[in-house]
Amino acid sequence: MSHDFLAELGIAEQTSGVYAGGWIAEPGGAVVDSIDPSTGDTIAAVRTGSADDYERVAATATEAFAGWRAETAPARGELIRLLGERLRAKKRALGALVSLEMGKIRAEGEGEVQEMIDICDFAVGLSRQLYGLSLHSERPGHRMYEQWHPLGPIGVITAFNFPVAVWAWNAAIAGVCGDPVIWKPSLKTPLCAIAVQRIADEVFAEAGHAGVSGLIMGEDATVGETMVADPRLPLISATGSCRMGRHVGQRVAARMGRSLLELGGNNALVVLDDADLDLAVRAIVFGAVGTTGQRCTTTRRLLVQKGVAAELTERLQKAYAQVRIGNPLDAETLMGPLIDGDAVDGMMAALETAAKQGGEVLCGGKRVDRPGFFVEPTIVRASADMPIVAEETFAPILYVIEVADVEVAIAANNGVAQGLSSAIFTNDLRCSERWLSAAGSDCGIANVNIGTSGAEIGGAFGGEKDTGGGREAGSDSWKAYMRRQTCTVNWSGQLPLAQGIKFE
Ligand code: UN1
Repeated sequence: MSHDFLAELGIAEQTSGVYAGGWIAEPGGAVVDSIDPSTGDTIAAVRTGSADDYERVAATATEAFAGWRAETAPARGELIRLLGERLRAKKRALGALVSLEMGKIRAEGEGEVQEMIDICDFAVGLSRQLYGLSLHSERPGHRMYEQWHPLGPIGVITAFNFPVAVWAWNAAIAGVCGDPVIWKPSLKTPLCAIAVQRIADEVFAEAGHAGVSGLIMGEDATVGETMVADPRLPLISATGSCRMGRHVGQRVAARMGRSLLELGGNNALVVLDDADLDLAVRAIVFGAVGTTGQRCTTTRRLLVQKGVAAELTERLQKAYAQVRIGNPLDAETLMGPLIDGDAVDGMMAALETAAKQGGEVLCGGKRVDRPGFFVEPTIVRASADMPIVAEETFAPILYVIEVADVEVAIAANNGVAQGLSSAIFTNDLRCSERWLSAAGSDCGIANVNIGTSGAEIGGAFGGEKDTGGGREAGSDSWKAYMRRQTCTVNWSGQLPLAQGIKFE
């Protein structure tokens, strides 16, 4: 552990992965290694929690809820403001840790921390709103309105690919809404979770609300299952694969809990004949190669109209040839490694399947011969009916599919099970409006002349169909973290009944 930023984050000596109002010194779960995906070397070993440790975290959060919801929302917002301030101060160090442990490049690591800061700012403003409607009653002398109350402790399950930002989307919004958070991070990025938890601890513990932000690292089969089945958690917010989400959603529904699911994507980017190809090339390379193809918003399918297919494909191949692959901490690197050996194997298996189904590798397609989990960014010429194209492979594979026109493009875009993000490049108003119409893209995110990834936090983030239907971050996503109450107050001195009913 020779990096200066580890000391700055205070994690050089830390081994516990469980926090219940304070760090639990010797949690009872297995020891997991944090692996540097650029080398395959172990950075540190972290002790995870057992089901008993989970119980301590859940009990702490449940107890903390009473004190937390008693604070006014603006007072809670003040702590989220302080959290944003601490994150600003640690942006460089935390961004570097994300690069080290997850493998995304420096700019993207720091961008992820910026996303945390942005959602804190958003949540601070929100803490002075959390507004309900007032409605007109049919009964004279009655006032009807709705108000929003804190919901309770929220279980937050996050994935390795955004190891810090997705916690912040949940924690900042849940925080102002009055809900404690119990975080179960990916075991592939334990140091990121510890570093974030330490920053949260500085803010919440100093304010006497240590229990509001809990952390439980642990195995899915023990800790995960216990958490998902826990009736004390009215909401489980989970990010990850469609398979995981389907399981979590069913388990939570079985106990009448709510779930907020942000699952896999299979995002298409459409380029029509009239598109600005300079813009399109840049958006496609960022969308398909950025984060080594490991964003849920990664561009996986390029649906290109016939007239520009040859030129666009050629320009993309040239751009791909210039992608500098290497250590994500080096300033010149544009693409870091995949997260682990399984991810590399998964990519190679998908490419084999694609070849069997008639796909043709236009560039890339191989492992990079160096330590760590490096691969080449890859373009495959494909057709929409190849079954592999309907799958989300978490790797930098871009399937290029020719389409006849905007209608065929929309049908192909919508012809997969996932429905997260989508984009069209065109300057034809009729095509872009058709894309955005009810008969257009069926995804949670539909863009025009920008790529599929890199959404701002101000919008609601999430998607339809197998993506799970949840919305996190901006807009009115906060409503998922509160309970709605419809209130009618009678000041008339009479007791008129609704629907004109006489009951005398
Ligand atoms: C994810 O990959 O889980 O829109 C989140 C984006 C980022 C968030 C991605 N703001 O690409």
